[in-house]
Amino acid sequence: VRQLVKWDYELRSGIQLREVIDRAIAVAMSIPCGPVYLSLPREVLAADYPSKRFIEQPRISPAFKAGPNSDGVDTLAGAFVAARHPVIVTTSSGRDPSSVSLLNELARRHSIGIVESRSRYVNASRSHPFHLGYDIEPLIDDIDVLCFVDCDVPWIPALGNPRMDAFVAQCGSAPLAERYPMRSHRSDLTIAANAVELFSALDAVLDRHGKPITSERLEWLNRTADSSRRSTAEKIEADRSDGGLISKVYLSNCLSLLAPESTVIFSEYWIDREALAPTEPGSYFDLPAAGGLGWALPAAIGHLRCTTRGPVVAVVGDGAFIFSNPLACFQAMAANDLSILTIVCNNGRWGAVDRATEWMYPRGSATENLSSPLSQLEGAGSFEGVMAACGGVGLRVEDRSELPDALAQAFEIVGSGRPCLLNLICP
Ligand SMILES: Cc1ncc(C[n+]2csc(CCOP(=O)(O)OP(=O)(O)O)c2C)c(N)n1
Repeated sequence: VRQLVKWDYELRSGIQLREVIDRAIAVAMSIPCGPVYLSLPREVLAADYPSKRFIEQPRISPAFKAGPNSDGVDTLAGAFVAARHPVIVTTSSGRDPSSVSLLNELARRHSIGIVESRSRYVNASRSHPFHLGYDIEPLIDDIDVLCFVDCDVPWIPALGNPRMDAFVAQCGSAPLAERYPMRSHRSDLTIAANAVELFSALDAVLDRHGKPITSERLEWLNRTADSSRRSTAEKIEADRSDGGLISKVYLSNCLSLLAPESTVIFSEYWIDREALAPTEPGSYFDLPAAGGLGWALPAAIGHLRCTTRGPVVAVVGDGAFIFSNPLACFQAMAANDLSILTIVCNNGRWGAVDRATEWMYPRGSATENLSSPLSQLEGAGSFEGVMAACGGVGLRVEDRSELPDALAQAFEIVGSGRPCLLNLICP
């Protein structure tokens, strides 16, 4: 695991325990936050140590990066002032929920567009007048100032690149993603700072500029935001149907209409962000960069263990569900009295594997026969039966017309303190 973690250590003696745990937590929580790995040998754990050593407060405070350097922020602010079509693009700034209102205000007060690209959190409010959607590449040709904040993949070169004359800033807690072996996206200005500090500093410097915003810039922002909202509405409309299998768009739209306001969703890529459009900071979590299949359900359990906000929902594919070790998850729920709504989007296959094969070999035999031999998940059994066997309620939903009632029932069940699983039959 050494390559995957920020720090690893094996406890050699119980005498060190307090120092080792202290250091482990401080390293894990220092920006950029990440995992650490401790091994605790059995012999060391079995030995006797004075217990008073273990009850003190942490003594090492995690390192939060100092604020952004002021020259960098001045340069960035200058670029925003001179810009015709400026946009802040973010993937993960909403990891700190207190950044969301700062970004909303910054963009509104200084007329800057927001794109939540490949986003893993609620980074901004979808109802913001200058929210330009969830994809940067279709807009990228039109933008002259691009400020990426906490974006490990700012753009995919095969889908679109910043214009040669555009100004590109990369900012965030690890603006150059130093721990990735290779990454070569251009950066005309790089600022290491956490999002909260960056947005506050930028807002203050832009205030001092006080230059009026051109009507052309405002008109572009309004037009682009309108067109993004229209295309979301068209997408939901195009998916409308009285019956049939449950699509991502339909499930996401139903959740946006039926989930209680305080719902927190963990998605292992079965949510369509446009159709769900979550707005509450801290209410949505998407697959982390490491992408380890089976993340969402245990992450939802961990989250509910530490919060009273809910209901908590895990939305996963059948493959991700199997990888999450469901029996262990349901046992942990029962043992800790946690009722989570698990939604399994069951398409009977590893769909992502099929899609990757089709993109790579559009005329290959797997693509032409519409089924690649190693991506089928037949014979997985009844997921709702697994839930029932573990003391919760499991429901199978075959047709989209049944989904609204099933969701209402499921939220009622988890509200009453029992876990529930919906096995949705999906294309
Ligand atoms: C531990 C691990 N193994 C393999 C993968 C590669 N992988 C990504 S998505 C996927 C298929 C997921 O299937 P499912 O959850 O059923 O969703 P679907 O793709 O069908 O929508 C696989 C195998 C991974 N991300 N993590």
